[in-house]
Amino acid sequence: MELGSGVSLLKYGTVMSFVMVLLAYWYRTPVRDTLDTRLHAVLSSLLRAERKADMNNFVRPRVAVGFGGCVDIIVDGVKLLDKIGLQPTDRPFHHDYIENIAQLAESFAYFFPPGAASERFVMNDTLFTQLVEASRELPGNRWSVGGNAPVMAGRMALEGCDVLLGGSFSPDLNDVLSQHITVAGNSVEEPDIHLILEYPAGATWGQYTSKRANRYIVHSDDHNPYLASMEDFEQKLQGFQPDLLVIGGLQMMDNFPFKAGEREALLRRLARLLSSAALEMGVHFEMASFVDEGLMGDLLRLVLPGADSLGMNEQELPNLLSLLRGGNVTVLSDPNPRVATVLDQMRELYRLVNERHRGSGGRPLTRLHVHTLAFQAMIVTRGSRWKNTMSATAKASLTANRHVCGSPDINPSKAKLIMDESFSVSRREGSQRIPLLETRPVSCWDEDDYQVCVAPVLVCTEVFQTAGGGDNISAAGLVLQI
Ligand SMILES: *[C@@H]1O[C@H](CO)[C@@H](O)[C@H](O)[C@H]1NC(C)=O
Ligand SMILES: *[C@@H]1O[C@H](CO)[C@@H](O)[C@H](O)[C@H]1NC(C)=O
Ligand SMILES: CC(=O)N[C@H]1CO[C@H](CO)[C@@H](O)[C@@H]1O
Repeated sequence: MELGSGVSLLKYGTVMSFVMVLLAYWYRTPVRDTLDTRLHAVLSSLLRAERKADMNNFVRPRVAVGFGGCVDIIVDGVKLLDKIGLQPTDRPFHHDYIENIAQLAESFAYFFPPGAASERFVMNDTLFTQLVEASRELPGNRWSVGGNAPVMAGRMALEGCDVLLGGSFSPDLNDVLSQHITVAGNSVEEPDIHLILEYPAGATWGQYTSKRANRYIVHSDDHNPYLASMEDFEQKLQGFQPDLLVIGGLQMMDNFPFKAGEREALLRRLARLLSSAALEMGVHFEMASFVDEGLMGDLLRLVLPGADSLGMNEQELPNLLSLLRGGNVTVLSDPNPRVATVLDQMRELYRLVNERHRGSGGRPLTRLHVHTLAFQAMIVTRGSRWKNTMSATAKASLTANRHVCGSPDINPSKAKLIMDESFSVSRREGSQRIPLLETRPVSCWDEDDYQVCVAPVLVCTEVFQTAGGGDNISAAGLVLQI
């Protein structure tokens, strides 16, 4: 009897749990399944779009990338602040550069809650050394070759280009660069170090919670601000004859204590280098987190006129636009802007830059790439040198996931779509809405004298690294367009 009821109870229990599992499955699958199917469909369509312009079997394109390079130490930002005993401040504040630990707390508290990327110069060697020492001791820290130029160069070499890289590296850094990269620049004993404070979405620091994954970078460079490799780079450029010249890393000059006239002289020299570039050679300039208005003014006058392609993120776009409109630097913008907002800003930037350059003899701007967390957007002039815009936008989008998740294979269970099911092409009333089609996720259309392409990003949900994301994404997009 006892045994019998035990067995039936057990059976009953088994049947019940089986029913519960079934029920749970029944309730859960439809929603989850639809999402998964959608994600898989978008992924396979993006991969197909990327393959459409595959570079295999072609000659390796030649790309020259300047300037600078460093060693990145990547740490968990909050863990580092905890380790050095930095208490969360109740006074978030923007500082152009960091002089002491209180300013570091205020500056971090300013960018961390919205999850906005930023990069600041530390004008206090003692403080910077302390931070680096603490990072060295922090479990889970990672080291890698960093700086915009080496990351872009590395990505392009990986994607099949031969690269000339302008930067000053130590011999051991030189050894870890790809065999397809030739370095122009003098060797240094002590490379510059950049400290990358990464944080995931939902991280907390005292009363602050980060809305999205991002990073806060501090550095105290000695070599990079002087574009020390420029002379050697310029000489080797003649012989290298690249199809594309890429300039990045100039934010290392931001708020650096140059002597009077020093920065302008360096940028004048760069301007001469750019203007001597053959017209058949495309020139791309990668924007960055600039807050130094003097430097931004020099860039507008001396560097932008030499570029026919620009790349930037959702913070850098409104910042540059504000300056072109004659306004101030914008330090913090919406980290999750809508497609319509970004496209309107891109149209205006494209128009303003081209107006300026028509008046001053600068190169026409024919390509504009904006990378955001949720989507990639490009504007490319019809009939210009840049090909495969649709595939390049798809590749940029895939690279965003590959980089942030830290894996070349995209795992849909570590990805989500945050772009809406349709988007408006402009904030102007009565603007067209474009649905996000799973089978054709990259939307391209013509306007004025250019083509616009927008692709959703499969946002990585298990973040390995955000730093270097923009560089990897921009470089991947460029590779298919040369
Ligand atoms: C630089 O940082 C150190 C260490 O945090 C601090 O003791 C010093 O007061 C700082 N110097 C200035 C000028 O703020
Ligand atoms: C620009 O910013 C400075 C200081 O941040 C401020 O004094 C000035 O009024 C601003 N100018 C404009 C045009 O907003
Ligand atoms: C995390 C990641 O995938 N980043 C890539 C960015 O590009 C460099 C090339 O310089 C790769 O080494 C990184 O893996």
